[in-house]
Amino acid sequence: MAFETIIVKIDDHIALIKLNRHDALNALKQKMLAELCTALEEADSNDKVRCIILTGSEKTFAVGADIKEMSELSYADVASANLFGDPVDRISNIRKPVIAAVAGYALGGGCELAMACDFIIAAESAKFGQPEINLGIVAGMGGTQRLTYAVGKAKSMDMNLTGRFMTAEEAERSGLVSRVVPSKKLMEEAHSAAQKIAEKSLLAARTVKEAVNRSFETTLSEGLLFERRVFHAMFATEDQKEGMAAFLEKREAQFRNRWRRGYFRLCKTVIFEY
Ligand code: DAK
Repeated sequence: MAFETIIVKIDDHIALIKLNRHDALNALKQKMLAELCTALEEADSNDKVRCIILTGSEKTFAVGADIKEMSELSYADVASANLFGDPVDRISNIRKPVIAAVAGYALGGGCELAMACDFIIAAESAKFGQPEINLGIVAGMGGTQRLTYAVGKAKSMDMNLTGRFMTAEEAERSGLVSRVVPSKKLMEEAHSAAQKIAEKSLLAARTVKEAVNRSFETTLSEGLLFERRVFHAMFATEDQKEGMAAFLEKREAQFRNRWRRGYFRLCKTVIFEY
């Protein structure tokens, strides 16, 4: 599908989605978010894709929701349209791993978009912030929630209340990003991480994502039980047999992302109806 505000390239099992409103510092118009959701969903259902990278330009990831587009809206407008509610839900429902490669500003909805990905690789130039308070509003797409999980109450309160930005170095130290790389190497590093993921079993990668995300939603004992059940379920995949055989035979595994015949129904019963 052709997009106006983003660019999508699929190569070597990796879908690269680039936010492409550079003149507006990738301010997130509603159309852009809608296109982004469509692209993510298409990549999610494309059998050739095993990992997704979301990025902006070399100078800016995204400076948040488009203030020009929002400034005249009333409470009735945003509430009845459930402004940004649909994209938030759709992005959260993507099952394949998504890496955010962030250079420059990731502010407001831009920071929240990066946090909605599975992990963030940051260029040294990256700056993260939830400056909505400067506009007389509060974060609406995870800035008070995901940021608090990532960096803890003290830093989340600081950023959400003062609107200050965090450097890439502070973001890594605080647990918001997984690694910081020289700006020129950002895309190379993101591709190399995506390539590593793409070589694994997609069934296992999707299960990792589901299990880690479950930890935010449940108690430790329920989370551990869920993890154990999905661990058991991995033994119903061809990939488990191949991965272990390849290790023992000292060769590279060739994962085919397939359930073993007849096992899927059993797994569904064991995991979801126990
Ligand atoms: N929207 C629209 N235009 C923006 C923009 C934005 N968020 N940020 C920057 N721009 C535009 C500027 O207006 C300027 O346009 P021109 O004047 O050239 O036409 C151009 O980009 C360059 O900006 P500056 O001249 O300000 O450039 P500087 O280098 O001096 O500063 C900056 C760059 C990024 C630090 C600064 O522009 C800035 O602070 N921008 C605002 C960032 C911000 O406040 N972001 C938060 C937006 S609110 C929700 C979900 C999500 C959200 C809400 C609800 N629900 C689910 C309910 C999200 C809300 C937000 O993100």
